[in-house]
Amino acid sequence: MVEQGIPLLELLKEEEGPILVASHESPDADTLGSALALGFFLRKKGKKVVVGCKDKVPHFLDFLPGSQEVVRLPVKEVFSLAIVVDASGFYRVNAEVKASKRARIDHHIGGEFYGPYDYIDPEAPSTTALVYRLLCAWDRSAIDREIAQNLYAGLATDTGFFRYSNTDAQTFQIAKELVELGADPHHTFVNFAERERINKMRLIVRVLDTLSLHEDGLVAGISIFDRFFKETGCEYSDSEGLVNYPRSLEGVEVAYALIEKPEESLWKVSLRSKGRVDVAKVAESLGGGGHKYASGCKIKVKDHGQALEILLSAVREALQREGLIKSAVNQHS
Ligand SMILES: [Mn+2]
Repeated sequence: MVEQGIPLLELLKEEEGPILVASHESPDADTLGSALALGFFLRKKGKKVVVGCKDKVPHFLDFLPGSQEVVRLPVKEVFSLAIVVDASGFYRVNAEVKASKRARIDHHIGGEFYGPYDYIDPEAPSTTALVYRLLCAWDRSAIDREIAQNLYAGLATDTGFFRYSNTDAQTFQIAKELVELGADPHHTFVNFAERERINKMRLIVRVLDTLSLHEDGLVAGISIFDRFFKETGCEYSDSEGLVNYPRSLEGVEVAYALIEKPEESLWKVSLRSKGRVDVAKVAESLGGGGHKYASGCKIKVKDHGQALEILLSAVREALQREGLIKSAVNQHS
């Protein structure tokens, strides 16, 4: 990747108006870490910046430096430039954004394009890795401990703490540099792994009770009913990462979490693959998107059984495409 001539960099350098850096809804550490790091850096460069998110910063991310300054979207302000980070488009912000120019920084495949200022590399292990590249190309000496910590948090979590298939020598190189710049790996890990609340543990108990296997154990998933949140005193954001339980089962190729959103009359789906099935394609066939190994979509029906059937038939088609299961006799696929 050529470090010079990043059009977004030139745009940011010249920008004199207010800038919005927006994370996607239901934020994770990569989107929020990217937004906060970029926000801190741009302010150091004298820019007027708002870091925004539709949702309240969830408990598991409230240790990120600057997280208490994140502004809830939508806001009335009209921005000169709005940048959405770690998302396939502004629709992922899920709140109105008023801006004359738009750009995206992302490592997802495909999605919406807003023009020459988009900075997208599907090969990047995290969006924070892309933000790091951008900031290095501008002024590496302005990357302080708070910026490095936010960037490291996104890199560590998007790679499953350096265990997923997107982890390579380059990932460790970026991690090394961020640690040299002040990021604290142990602090990051402890905050993600050892700060669980009892309510969340009670939610996990209920959710694991819904665990079910399909397609001879190639597919496993969980269902998270809205009442589970109410019964355990949890919030929607507590569902983050629970899809890793079905994923951890031996023999499972595709894992899903089906999460009820009654206020939108739909079910949100998180999909994970161990590598043989491209779950981005499954999500796309249902109107969503993501990566080969991790994707998401929404199924716009109220009934759980119906939503599950729609999801499982899309997964079944993907398994058939990969030759993992045979097509049914009376199907012409
Ligand atoms: Mn990401």
